Amino acid sequence: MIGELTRSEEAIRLENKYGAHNYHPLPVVLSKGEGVYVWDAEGKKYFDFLSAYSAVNQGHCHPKIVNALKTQAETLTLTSRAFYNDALGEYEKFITSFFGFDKVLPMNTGAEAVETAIKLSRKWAYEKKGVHENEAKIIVCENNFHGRTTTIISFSNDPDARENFGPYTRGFIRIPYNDIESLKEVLDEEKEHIAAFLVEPIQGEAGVFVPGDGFLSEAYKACKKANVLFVADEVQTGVARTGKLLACDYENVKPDILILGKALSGGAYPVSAVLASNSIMEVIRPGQHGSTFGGNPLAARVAIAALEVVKEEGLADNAMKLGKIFRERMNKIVAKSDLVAKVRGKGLLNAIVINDAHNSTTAWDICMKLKENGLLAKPTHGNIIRFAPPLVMNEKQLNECCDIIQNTIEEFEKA
Ligand code: IF1
Repeated sequence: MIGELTRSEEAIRLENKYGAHNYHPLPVVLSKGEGVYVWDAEGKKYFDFLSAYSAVNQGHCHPKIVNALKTQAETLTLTSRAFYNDALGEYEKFITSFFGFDKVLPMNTGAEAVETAIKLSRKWAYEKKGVHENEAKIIVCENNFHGRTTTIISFSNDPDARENFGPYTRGFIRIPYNDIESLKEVLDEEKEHIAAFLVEPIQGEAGVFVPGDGFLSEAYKACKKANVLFVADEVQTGVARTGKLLACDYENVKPDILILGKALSGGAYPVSAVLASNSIMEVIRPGQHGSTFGGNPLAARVAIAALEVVKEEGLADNAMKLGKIFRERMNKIVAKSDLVAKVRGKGLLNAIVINDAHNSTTAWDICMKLKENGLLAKPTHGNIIRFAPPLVMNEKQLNECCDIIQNTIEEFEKA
């Protein structure tokens, strides 16, 4: 207790008083994490079913990743790119071989990596495709989420993300997600101006929308035919989350530009990356792009450890296996419940749709009840609850979580 307040109440009070109110968190104050579990400031234990929006795929405070962080932190944290350091080259070799690309441009946050991919695509369009200066266009999808910088929200159609942040960056064409005909139409009409098609292989924030089988491969083929770069934003779907190393792997699509973030560091440190072939990456020359922290030795060592964990612990296969069990369990609830309309997802990126008005508080209320019952999740847009546990979860724990979800829904239906 701090005065009359619990530690949690005090933490919330301080955030309300001194922090910008740019989030509306669930009222739980976390103070410890280990594997699939987190504990609040009063010591209550929860299953983490959000994984920091798929940044903690390897589980909270994974010993291998934490050790890499600690060892490097005691040695050399940041040099800037004004000089070389003895970790970056090793990491660049490791990650380009891990994902099968020639080159990587290291950044820090997902949004920075998306911005980097936009700049790279535009520069490639001008210098390699011959698009007229300042005329390059990038195709994006309705209900996209690629980050929160001014350029990125310029092509968002989410009022909360976009309103009153203008003037907006131009040069983006929005088409419906999962609509191959619309993509082909725009490519036909505008191909000489189009630099790239930027797409999430599964739309996360929009509510875990999985495109139809073949959409990604058809889109890739259409882009190749039009000499347009296929740019996959795998910040949320990548690093084994969907049951494959990359969500693009389900359709054997090798993106021209791959964007990674979040679990690239296992949540221990901000690390993002843009991977591409030599012929694309070579349009960026010294002094044309960068960042103070991009490619720092701490990020390099942490990311190597985080990716080694993915492979050593077979996280993609585990996500594939547990995801199937999860959706089977959820579909049993759907079959019996009026409250849960559907479940959708791939691997351990899933969501349930609550059968209530878009602006109802039901999804939130269910998450509050889940919290009481020891499982943390949060609604994404409106009446959709995203479920994304760490990929190190075992089958017994997953079934325990499904029991909690099932009992909570039943409690709700009885109320
Ligand atoms: C928030 C969710 C939102 C992303 C994809 C790039 C980025 C993200 C596909 C930018 C980031 C985060 C941002 C965070 C909540 C979370 C999120 F979808 F994962 F749930 F918002 F949509 N591409 N997603 O999902 O990466 O700059 O954040 O490192 O902003 O509230 P970032």
